[in-house]
Amino acid sequence: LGDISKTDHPTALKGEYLNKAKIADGGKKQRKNWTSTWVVLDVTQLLFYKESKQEALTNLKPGCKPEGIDLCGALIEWTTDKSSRKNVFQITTSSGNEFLLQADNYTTICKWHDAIKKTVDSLARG
Ligand code: I3S
Repeated sequence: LGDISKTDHPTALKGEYLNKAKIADGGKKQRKNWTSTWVVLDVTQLLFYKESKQEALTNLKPGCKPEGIDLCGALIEWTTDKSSRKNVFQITTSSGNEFLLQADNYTTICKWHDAIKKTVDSLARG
């Protein structure tokens, strides 16, 4: 867990590939479609890039912007009934978007779950 800050400041994690599926948009259920996504945790948001190299290009090319998830007011919870896959947790944003994140490696997914939860908690405290 080397990337997780030991202080009380919002946690940020460097990019890593995770499996992602969006299952609701604005509270409306969506057909699940798992894709491998380069995920970066910022101070207030989670960023989804199609590929790792997109992160490097994002500041150079306007068309390379990632999808950003506002973590303020989001709900983070492990789930075993939304997928047959192991190691899945759900992010529900305050706007009613629902995402599943998954990795086969338990240590990897725990690191992301804990860091994202820590960010949500720090945003709630202001
Ligand atoms: O929750 P679901 O609908 O069983 O999720 C599965 C489907 O999204 C499936 O695609 P089709 O709708 O084209 O059959 C995916 O291939 C599966 O991976 C999904 O289930 P898991 O358990 O992998 O999340």
